Amino acid sequence: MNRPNGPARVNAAFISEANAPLLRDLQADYAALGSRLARDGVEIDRITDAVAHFAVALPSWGVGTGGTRFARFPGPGEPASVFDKMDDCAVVHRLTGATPAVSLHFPWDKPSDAKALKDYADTLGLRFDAVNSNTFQDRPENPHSYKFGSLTHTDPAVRAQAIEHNLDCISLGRELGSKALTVWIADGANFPGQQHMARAFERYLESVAKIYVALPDNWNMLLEHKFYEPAFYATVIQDWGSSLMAARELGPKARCLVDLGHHAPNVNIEMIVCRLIHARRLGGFHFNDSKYGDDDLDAGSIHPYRLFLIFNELADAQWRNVSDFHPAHMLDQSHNVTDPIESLVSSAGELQRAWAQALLVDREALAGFQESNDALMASQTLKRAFTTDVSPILAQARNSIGAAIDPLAAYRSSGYRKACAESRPLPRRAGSGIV
Ligand code: PSV
Ligand code: MN
Repeated sequence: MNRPNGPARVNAAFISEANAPLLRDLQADYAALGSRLARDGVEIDRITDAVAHFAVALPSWGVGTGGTRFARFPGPGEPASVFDKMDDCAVVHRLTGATPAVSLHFPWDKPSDAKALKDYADTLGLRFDAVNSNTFQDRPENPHSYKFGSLTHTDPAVRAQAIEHNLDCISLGRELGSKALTVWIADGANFPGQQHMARAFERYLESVAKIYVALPDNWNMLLEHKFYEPAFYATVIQDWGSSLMAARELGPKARCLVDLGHHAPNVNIEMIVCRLIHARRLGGFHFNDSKYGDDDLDAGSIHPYRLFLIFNELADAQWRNVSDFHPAHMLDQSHNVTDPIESLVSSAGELQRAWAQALLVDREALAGFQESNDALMASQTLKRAFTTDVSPILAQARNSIGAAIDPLAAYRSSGYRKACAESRPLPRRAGSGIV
């Protein structure tokens, strides 16, 4: 496919040129951190290697400017098609080396020619992670409305339409090389009594079972829960309890997806992660951050310690060699006031930071403190890892795989967005929402 305005300007030569003046300082900082970690018996290159292999999928919807239900303020050079979105995702990946896959949302990013999209992704060195179905918005081509629900609607015709859409997502995902379907439904009630809560859950189980049977053997179905919004009294898949119950009824390919924004304030998300690991049903994450609810802020921007504690559970599971443990990593954020590429670059880095910090935890020492009920030293063991500035490890990991030592500075100097603003159509001014 001929895309003359593709991400050519952010290429290997550009990145290596941007890295050149930073190499000397990086070597010094990396050596200093290496000696400090060596005193604790940690071999820095082992952590760097793990960070270099860390990957998180980009949400196709995340490269467009997001918005609230009040307004959306699109920036210049917004992607106008799924191909533009792939270009932006490729830029994030070239700069960070951490985002080799894209999670598509249908029908927002439904390609008219799946093979052409797959071929284009191949040329960019990108692959496709979980595909996301959308039964939370009406489309002109749909005969039935989702106003009162989709997979759990009282009307079997609406349920059939929602099931059919999910089956289409699986077919499209197969053509694109995806290996998972994420199902998030907006179904629920705004008033006590509006919905028969037990029957709605039963209808959910009946509907997802019809989707489950169509999953290829090597696929997972990721069930995403959310405790409120757009339904404000009760949602059908409200919490990890409901999603785990559903996953267990469905079968081994059904797993729970934890979106960090889908919990009540102060809920201990790392505990939920730990329990889902125990159940062998942790399917994956939608990473983001929040202060109040489903704020969809950039990962690590509000609660970096919480993010670390979640990664600490993942590192612990890896350390314990938990079987059948391969959670998917995906970002799910809404970039309302930043350049989406910058937010995604920074978020990928924050996840790598939390991963590196989690790998620094002295697990033998921690286990000892836990066994002897030394609460203070156990907590200090986590804090020691968390407060280590692992920035040189992240920079060295990026440099080792040809990504940018300072990805944000490189991006800003590339002029990529300006070039997009010249080649892409002017964004729509009005409207709200994230697409
Ligand atoms: C819902 O809030 C959600 O987290 C689901 O993952 C959706 O697919 C995504 O946001 C985009 O609306
Ligand atoms: Mn989500």
